[in-house]
Amino acid sequence: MEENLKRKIILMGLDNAGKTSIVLSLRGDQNILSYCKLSPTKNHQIVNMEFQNTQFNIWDFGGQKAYRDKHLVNFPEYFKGCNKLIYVIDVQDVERYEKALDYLKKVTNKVGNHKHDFDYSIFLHKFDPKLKKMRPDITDELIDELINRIREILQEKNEYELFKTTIYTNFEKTPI
Ligand SMILES: Nc1nc2c(ncn2[C@@H]2O[C@H](COP(=O)(O)OP(=O)(O)OP(=O)(O)O)[C@@H](O)[C@H]2O)c(=O)[nH]1
Ligand SMILES: [Mg+2]
Repeated sequence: MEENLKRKIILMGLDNAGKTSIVLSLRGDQNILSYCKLSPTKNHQIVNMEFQNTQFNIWDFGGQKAYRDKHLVNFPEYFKGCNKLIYVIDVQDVERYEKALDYLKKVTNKVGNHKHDFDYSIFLHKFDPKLKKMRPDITDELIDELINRIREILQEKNEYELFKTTIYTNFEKTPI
């Protein structure tokens, strides 16, 4: 009999970054209303899902100020057995880049040099298909600078990958 694999994933980032929406997308939730009606996550919620014989344990941490420090205090407990930490940054929230980077720094300090079967994914989220048109203030240079700052924080501490992500890719309409 094939062995069932288990992966524990932690999602962190500021409030309103889009973490819970990402979890809904991963679950294949197609109901647009469930994305609009999302309220801020309280403390944290654990979502289990199975995919290709692997049991995923997703820990979605509320990013509101009231919870952020608490998560850091309890971090060693939460981090036990974690295989991946996804840090979500809202690229559209330019005013709070600094705050998002600051929290990332605090989180990575808690993780330290934990290399065994663990890595980071950094999501530059809300990178919507029409972003360039809608938000000309978000230039390539601004994004490059953000990426450099992220790389500075992570350095060689751990393995990491960066992604541009959005929940708005199901329906795209481009003039021809
Ligand atoms: N434009 C855009 N909006 C998004 C995207 N993903 C999520 N949102 C919106 O962002 C808002 C916040 O989403 P949540 O998923 O609740 O954010 P969160 O990170 O879980 O917030 P907390 O639970 O407070 O930490 C919602 O109104 C979503 O519809 C995206 O890819 N693009
Ligand atoms: Mg949430």
